Amino acid sequence: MSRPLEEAMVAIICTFREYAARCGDPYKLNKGELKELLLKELPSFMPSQLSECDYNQLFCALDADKDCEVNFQEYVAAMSSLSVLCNEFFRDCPRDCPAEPTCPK
Ligand SMILES: [Ca+2]
Repeated sequence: MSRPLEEAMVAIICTFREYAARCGDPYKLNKGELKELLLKELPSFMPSQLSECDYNQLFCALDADKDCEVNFQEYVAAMSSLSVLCNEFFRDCPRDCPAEPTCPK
């Protein structure tokens, strides 16, 4: 039986692979694939009215090696940064938040 953290890692990997395989290099996300991934898989975090200019700036920021595609390492760096921001945002949430894991005694 897998644990939530293991399931989260599998989801991160499988989501990347699903969208990257849609066209072109199956191991990298192009602009269209990344945009679709963000809008469909992170709908609560991505503004639906993101302008094309804003989206291009986001893509350029994620494309660290400037090869006009987002590889897995660049994608994971983005997921990591987003997780840091979420952790900061939820820092003052009540301790009985249902999303919060309980520590083993
Ligand atoms: Ca890249």
